[in-house]
Amino acid sequence: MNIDNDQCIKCNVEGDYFMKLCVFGKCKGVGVTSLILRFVDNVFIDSKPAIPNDVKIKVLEDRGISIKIQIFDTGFKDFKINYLRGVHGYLIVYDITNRESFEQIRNITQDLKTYGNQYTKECFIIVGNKCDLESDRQIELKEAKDYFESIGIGESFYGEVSCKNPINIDNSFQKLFKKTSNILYPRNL
Ligand SMILES: Nc1nc2c(ncn2[C@@H]2O[C@H](COP(=O)(O)OP(=O)(O)O)[C@@H](O)[C@H]2O)c(=O)[nH]1
Ligand SMILES: [Mg+2]
Repeated sequence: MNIDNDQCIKCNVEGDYFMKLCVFGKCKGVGVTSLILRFVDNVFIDSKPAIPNDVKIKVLEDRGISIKIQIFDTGFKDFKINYLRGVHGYLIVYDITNRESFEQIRNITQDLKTYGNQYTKECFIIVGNKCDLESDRQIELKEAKDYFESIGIGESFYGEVSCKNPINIDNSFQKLFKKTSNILYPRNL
């Protein structure tokens, strides 16, 4: 398969694979770093910004094949060409207690369509973080579902997650991983 900037190679003689994923949100504090820390190290740091690592590694097994996943913490910086280079899939995060972070999702997905390569620009999923904070909620789940449907990206919306409790963190990364691997390695996985 001919993929721009081809990085989806077997990474060793055992036939293991390699995938770059990127977590991104448009407002500070939505929980980008917390999501990565919960998924990779199963930890949560309350009440202060989580200290980011630029990249963390996790190895997933899928039907006997091992996939080494590099996860980039893009924080809330501007999302354009630099973060698209060689990245295979994106987890896009808003905070259910922050309407602005929700309203920015459309711009993020449009940037992805504009600047992403032809194979990976569809490889994203969206999650609403902090679903444990019910009393501070600004976006209802139904509003989010209806909105994403209305702008044509309903199938990319995973749903809500919480890094604190934790809820749906592994499942949301698994969904992204599956979506991305179906495009990158369709004959193998
Ligand atoms: N209650 C709650 N707080 C969260 C959750 N995820 C992150 N936070 C908090 O939100 C703040 C910002 O998180 P951080 O991961 O640093 O956000 P980032 O700027 O997007 O990387 C921190 O105080 C976290 O403890 C969550 O699921 N529930
Ligand atoms: Mg951060």
